[in-house]
Amino acid sequence: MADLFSSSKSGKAEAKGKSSYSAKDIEVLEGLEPVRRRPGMYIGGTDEAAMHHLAAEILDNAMDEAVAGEASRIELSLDPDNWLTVRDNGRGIPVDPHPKFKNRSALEVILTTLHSGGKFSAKVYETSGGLHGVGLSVVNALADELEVEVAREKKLWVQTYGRGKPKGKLKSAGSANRRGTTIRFHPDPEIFGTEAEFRPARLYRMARAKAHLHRGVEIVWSCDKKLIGPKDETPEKAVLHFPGGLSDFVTEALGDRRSFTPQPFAGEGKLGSNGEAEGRIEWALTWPADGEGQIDSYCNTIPTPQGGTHEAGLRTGLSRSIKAYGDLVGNRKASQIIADDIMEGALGALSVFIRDPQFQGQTKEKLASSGVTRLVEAAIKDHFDHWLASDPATANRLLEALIERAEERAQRKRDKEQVRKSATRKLRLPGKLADCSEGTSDGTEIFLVEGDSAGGSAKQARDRRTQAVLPLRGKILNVATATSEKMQGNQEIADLALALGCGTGSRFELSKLRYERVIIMTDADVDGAHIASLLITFFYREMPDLIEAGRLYLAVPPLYRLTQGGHSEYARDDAHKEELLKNAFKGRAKIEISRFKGLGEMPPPQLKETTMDPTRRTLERVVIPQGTHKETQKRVESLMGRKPELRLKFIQENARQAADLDI
Ligand code: 28F
Repeated sequence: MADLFSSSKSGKAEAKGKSSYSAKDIEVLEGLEPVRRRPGMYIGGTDEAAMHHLAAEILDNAMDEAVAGEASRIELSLDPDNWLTVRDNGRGIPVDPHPKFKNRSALEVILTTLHSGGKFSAKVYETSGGLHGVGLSVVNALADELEVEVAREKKLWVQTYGRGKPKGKLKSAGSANRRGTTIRFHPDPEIFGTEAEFRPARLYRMARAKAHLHRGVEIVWSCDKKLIGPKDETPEKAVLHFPGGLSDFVTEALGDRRSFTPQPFAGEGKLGSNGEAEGRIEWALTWPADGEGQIDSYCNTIPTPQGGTHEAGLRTGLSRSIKAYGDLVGNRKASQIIADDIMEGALGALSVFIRDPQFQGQTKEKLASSGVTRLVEAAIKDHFDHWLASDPATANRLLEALIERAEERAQRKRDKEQVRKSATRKLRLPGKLADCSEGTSDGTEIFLVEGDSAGGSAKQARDRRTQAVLPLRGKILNVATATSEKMQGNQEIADLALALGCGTGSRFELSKLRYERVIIMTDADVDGAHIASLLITFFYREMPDLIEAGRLYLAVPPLYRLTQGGHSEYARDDAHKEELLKNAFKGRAKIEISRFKGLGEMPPPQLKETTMDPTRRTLERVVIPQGTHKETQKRVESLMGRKPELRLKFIQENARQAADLDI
């Protein structure tokens, strides 16, 4: 079972190769109240998008059963009134009584306890989604009604739940001559609102991707006709089965476009060498002539839209291989090619299966398992070398196309450098700005930091080549209440606009922005949150296109450091601290907890490690969710604007949702 917080550390100890499951293997940690109290912590929000994580989670569990070779067919059906049913023909969730809980079945424990991942043996659960999935229990907690049916050992079992609590006992419902698990549920309107609904197109896309990722599974899709909108091309019924796996996916995605490779570069294999299998890899890639590509990556069939270590391996594998091929055929220009040239125009998918995957980011959309990079690189390099050598005509065509792309990129860079140089010469930069040295905005970022002391730490912690730091003094002006005169005269705002170089309001020009990313970095406390709100309001009012372009971010500094012996972990808030205390440490040795009063207090190396280093930090992108412009405008006006009564109203209406006010 895929489970967000199952600790890989405790899981590993059990890799002894048992092949049958028993109820005592389930590790019990806690009840479901935390999930209902803070749904966002588990599924990344409470909007419609987050609601789809529930569907993904159930589907992931069924997929796990298929990838383990135990299920061959999965049914997914969307009924009216927002009920979703997922059924697999796997072994069925175990129903035997749980030894620790009298009168409770393993099934009930799995559905009602957070983190009831098991200490799975490697054999039973070779490719569990591990940390990513939020677990059946999280779905159960966030469904106002859920029905589960298990067909196992010739018997049929049923049980129903409401908001995570069993409505009755697990009941035997006669005999069964099939096997498998069926879960039917309805997302709780108290959590997601009464308007949120599953989107057929989105579920269908999810199901298709899964079917491409495991050729041994057939996914049967059905959706009530009434739910499909007039412009929606989602079929009412479909059987998704792709014997060609990812190659089928690429062929379809390419459509009737021309590509530099008549056949996709596709393959599969074991990850790891010298007999020690560390996982599996499968890929299919092509390079469309129009340069419009996209690479979808997955780990254990779970999408990783933010990439991660497996994509990093693909990048280096491909670029080393093509450069080596250039060398081989004596093409000097091949040395200019960089990984971006190969990746940006590529169309395809990469899928890895590994044990105990580690995911990163709020919604766990990035693979963090570090060993994977090297393994993927080795597998890809090896196969790509052979593939290029075996078809020189195709290889040369691809090489020429990539060289052309590299040359164009170099030209663009020269043009931009010219622009920036002339722009910066004219422009006097604010004195407090510690600018970066890079000639163009590509890959650069500016940190807007609260206060001179934090600014000082940030200046020491940064990478001078790509990271600039602008300290801002205290609370900046609230642009939602200030007159334009007051704004013109405000030093902090003037400095900020000068540093960014892109103008404000109607004179804003995105192409003049001097950095690729603008990162607000404030303390992890209420004052910090206030300053961040003021800054976001400024950007929202004066440079909305900068937000729209996805260029505004929030840094996520930690609030606590937890240390046990030489092992440290950082927590961004109290809940995260509690979670780490529970899961991230072994043994009984004392865990020291220190609370950072502010960024300025943090030694620069720690600030770098936790918050600034692009390879280790987490950033939150500031977005205006699609289709919510009107609401956003109103919300900003009521929360930040001139009318205090709107604020009061908002507080009165929403105070109930503030579970843990910091007062
Ligand atoms: C509709 C969603 O969730 N399918 C699932 C199984 C099968 C087993 C299982 C699931 C064992 C140790 C917990 C059965 N027999 N579809 C699903 N199918 N979970 S979820 O086991 C749960 C774990 O701790 C299963 C033997 N081993 C595993």
